[in-house]
Amino acid sequence: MFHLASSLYTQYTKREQYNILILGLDNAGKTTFLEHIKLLYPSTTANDSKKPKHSNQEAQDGEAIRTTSDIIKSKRILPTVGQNTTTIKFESSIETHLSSQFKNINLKFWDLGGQKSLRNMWSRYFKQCHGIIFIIDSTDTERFQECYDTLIDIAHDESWIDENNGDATVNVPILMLANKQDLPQAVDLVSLKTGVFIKLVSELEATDSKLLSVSVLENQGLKESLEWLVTRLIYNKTNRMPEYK
Ligand SMILES: Nc1nc2c(ncn2[C@@H]2O[C@H](COP(=O)(O)OP(=O)(O)OP(=O)(O)O)[C@@H](O)[C@H]2O)c(=O)[nH]1
Ligand SMILES: [Mg+2]
Repeated sequence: MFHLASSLYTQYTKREQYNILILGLDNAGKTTFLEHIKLLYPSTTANDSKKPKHSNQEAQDGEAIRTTSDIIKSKRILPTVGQNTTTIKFESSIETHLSSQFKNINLKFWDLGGQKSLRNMWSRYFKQCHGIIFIIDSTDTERFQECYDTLIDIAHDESWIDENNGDATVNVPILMLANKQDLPQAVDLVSLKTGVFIKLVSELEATDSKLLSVSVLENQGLKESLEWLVTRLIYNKTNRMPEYK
């Protein structure tokens, strides 16, 4: 009885928090993605009533309108050596049958360095994460194979081994983002799916995964991507319980 009361209390008074890893090769756009998310959603340290500093556009008296893309472009984002973390309050912008469950959700992002020498650190985070965002530079055709191999390594890492049944397949949703679609040389989604990534579908068969096209610099597809991910995090709750904050 006490347990029931205490778990109901937790559910109604606390927010669910999901940990998301942002992975991908160096220069893919991981930090740019995170910086843009910080402009689009309120941080957990802001008051409830407080909107994000820049919902999409900001206009001040007498000032030209600055979009969030303008703000991102004015920042100097350096290659990541350690990690960047940010926790945001997720807000859904679309009505679905899950809308009621979309309330009171925090997303904690870990943006990790993508250089080859840093990738062996990633697996340390696998046990605590609820979802993965894997960012692909759609213009870097020479490194598509490396992207594919890196993704497959993640999916089959021994950190995922289920102690009960010995199964070693990733059991959190993987959202792959084909980034930099604003650039003319970017390979589009259809060509990506039929090219080097064609085997991904069968390789990740047992995994909840999706490939979407975005431009994290120009704010194309960012909110839609998070909507998909949060839906899948909720479906995967029985595998990976959220933290309550
Ligand atoms: N045109 C365009 N450029 C982008 C986009 N996303 C990122 N970039 C650029 O790509 C470069 C690398 O971006 P980062 O966000 O630093 O990449 P990263 O994945 O964090 O790289 P590491 O920290 O080294 O792992 C920067 O010059 C960005 O401005 C995009 O959607 N469009
Ligand atoms: Mg970075």
